[in-house]
Amino acid sequence: MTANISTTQSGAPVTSDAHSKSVGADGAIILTDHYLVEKLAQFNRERVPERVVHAKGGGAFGTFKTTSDVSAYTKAAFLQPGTETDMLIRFSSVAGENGSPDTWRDPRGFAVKFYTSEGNYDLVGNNTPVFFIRDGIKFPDFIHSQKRLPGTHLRDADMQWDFWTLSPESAHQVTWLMGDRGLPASWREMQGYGSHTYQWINAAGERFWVKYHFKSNQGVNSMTSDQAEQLAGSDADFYIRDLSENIEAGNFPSWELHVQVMPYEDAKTYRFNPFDLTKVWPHADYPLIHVGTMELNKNPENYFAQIEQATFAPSNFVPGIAASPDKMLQARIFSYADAHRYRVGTNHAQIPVNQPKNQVNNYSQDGQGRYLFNAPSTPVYAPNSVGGPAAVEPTSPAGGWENDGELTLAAHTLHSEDSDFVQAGALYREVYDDGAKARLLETITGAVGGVKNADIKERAIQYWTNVDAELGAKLRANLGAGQTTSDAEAANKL
Ligand code: HDE
Repeated sequence: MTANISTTQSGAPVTSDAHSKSVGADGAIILTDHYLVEKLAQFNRERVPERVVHAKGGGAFGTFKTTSDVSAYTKAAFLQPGTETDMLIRFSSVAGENGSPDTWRDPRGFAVKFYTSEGNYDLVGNNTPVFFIRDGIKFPDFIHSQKRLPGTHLRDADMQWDFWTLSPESAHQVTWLMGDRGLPASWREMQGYGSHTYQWINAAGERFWVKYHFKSNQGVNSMTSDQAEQLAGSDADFYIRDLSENIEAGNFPSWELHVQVMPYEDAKTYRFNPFDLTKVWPHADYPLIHVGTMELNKNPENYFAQIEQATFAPSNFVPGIAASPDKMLQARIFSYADAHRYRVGTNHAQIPVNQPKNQVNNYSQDGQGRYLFNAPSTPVYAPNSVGGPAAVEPTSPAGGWENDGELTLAAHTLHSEDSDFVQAGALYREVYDDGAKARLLETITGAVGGVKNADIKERAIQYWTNVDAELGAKLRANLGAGQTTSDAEAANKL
């Protein structure tokens, strides 16, 4: 069969893609025109459920090269000096549906799949180092408040600010979101973070806590709200296009991966809760240590097969990397693989873009879309006496954390310098320059200005006053909302 003759899905040549077969005076179409039926039935089934969050995105393939020596902290094979590993990244926005404008203000997903020699390692982060909440049980509520009202199907500022002002732990992330990082100039010009605290384990079984930072070699640039709004109308796929055209032109974007490393015991006494996803570890406490370089150098050949069907899961660890007592990470470890089974099928890991490079050896079998299978001689059960795959039981309790619960308990209580506004205020006063401060004020004036309910609006002004009293006062003035006594109290509190 030559390559350019149309065929059915089962490969048989077809007589026409333009004329369906019909008979009888009334032109009834005969059911033996199975190609017509197949074509229409296939068309009805082209969509898989979009991601319930991070639905709109794009991505590329590339390589990660470990160029520094972090073997003192982790035994992960791909993080040993000189190792080069293929990888896939998917960038995304959070709240918008598939097809929504790339340039709506939002955090951006920064999901990396490393196809390592020990299985796939997925680091599913964002372009900001923190998140809105610190307990996964609030996640569905948080997302509901950012999406659409059940009745009108419209997004709603009252709902957004009602949730945020009643969840003060959101202040740090919202200060990032309403600042310049909420509108990156392109996916190439933004940082990436693992956000959570993870655990690294070295060859001697020693454990460390780490946070990941991908530093853009293209710099960190943003667009103005006006530019973003204009692009939302004129080019809803601006970020997808930018990434694809730059890689096509050989202008390969790259990032330097660094980690902050906290000695295991420090977590018990650190001044911030080290596992609280709404907090960063000041770099003065734990400086960045260089690991290697990630370069994106190959566009997907088929968007649906390789990006829409890509499945990233925080549960995909490799030896030398493990979880931490971060409650949000724990919740994500369940949720992503569950989402993939629902969205892309039981055997989503067998779809080529999700397949690991190394041999998969286990006793799972069958299930819809089964594509790879064991040799007939491989037993279908364990334990067995016929040489089936066997797990290598660890000799020492490698990984994990204090089983006496001390560290775990401490992980879920606020620590000495902890408060919901302290790091948001530091971000505003110490990191944002005057221009960034002015743009933040303009953005929150517009956002809070859209709130109709007076009580919620007042709470939103109070929320920003708790971040920074001067900022709150300027916001209040911009909104023409009268001064309240609690402003003065709030100013004194900080
Ligand atoms: Fe997600 N998140 N998430 N998220 N998330 C998903 O997985 C979830 C969170 C992030 O390009 C979903 O396949 C829970 C933090 C990215 O395919 C879902 C919680 C961070 C992507 C899900 C969080 C992220 C997702 C939606 C609270 C940054 C896109 C469909 C415990 C550190 C990955 C899917 C891609 C996608 C669950 C919070 C980033 C529903 C339960 C925190 C980049 O499983």
